[in-house]
Amino acid sequence: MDSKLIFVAVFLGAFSAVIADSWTPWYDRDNPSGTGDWESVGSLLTENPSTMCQKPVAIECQTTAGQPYTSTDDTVSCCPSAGLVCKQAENGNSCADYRVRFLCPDKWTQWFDRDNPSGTGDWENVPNLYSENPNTMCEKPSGIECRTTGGNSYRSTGQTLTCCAKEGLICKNADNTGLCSDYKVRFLCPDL
Ligand SMILES: [Ca+2]
Ligand SMILES: [Ca+2]
Repeated sequence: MDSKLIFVAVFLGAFSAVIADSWTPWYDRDNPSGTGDWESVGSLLTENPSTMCQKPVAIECQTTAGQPYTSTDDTVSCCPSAGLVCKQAENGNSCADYRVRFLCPDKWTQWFDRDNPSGTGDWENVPNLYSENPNTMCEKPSGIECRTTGGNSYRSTGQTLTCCAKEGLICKNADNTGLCSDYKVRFLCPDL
């Protein structure tokens, strides 16, 4: 491998390590009465539009008691494309009750620059960004990147500030000598 290929491989490795996926909450939408226990992706999407994703990359299936689904004798399908299904007709009307969760891919939002450092500082904070951009921002990001609006690393300014996924970026003028620089931020959010 020549040095350029090694560089690309290292770059892609670092990039893929940064893009983390997120687990959804556990879902238990159905009981096995009726035709069976249907924890299907389509129904879960309709019923949980803000937490479920269209194309999960993985699924975990358990009984509602928290045991692996393989601990029962039921014939069960457990697939990220379709979800979990236990059909009573295939199991002598004795399906256990199951729950599922999914691994959903994260993706970067656009860059946000909602504030200027005049006033008390530069507030690129999550609650304001979420309420102002409900369709493109998420409530609980899993990652954040902070830069100056000129595109430099936030560290290049040496200023005292917060750059955290939970809070967003907050630079207070009172914590710094002179005004804060103007910053922008982007976040890793579930690909809903
Ligand atoms: Ca269930
Ligand atoms: Ca700003």
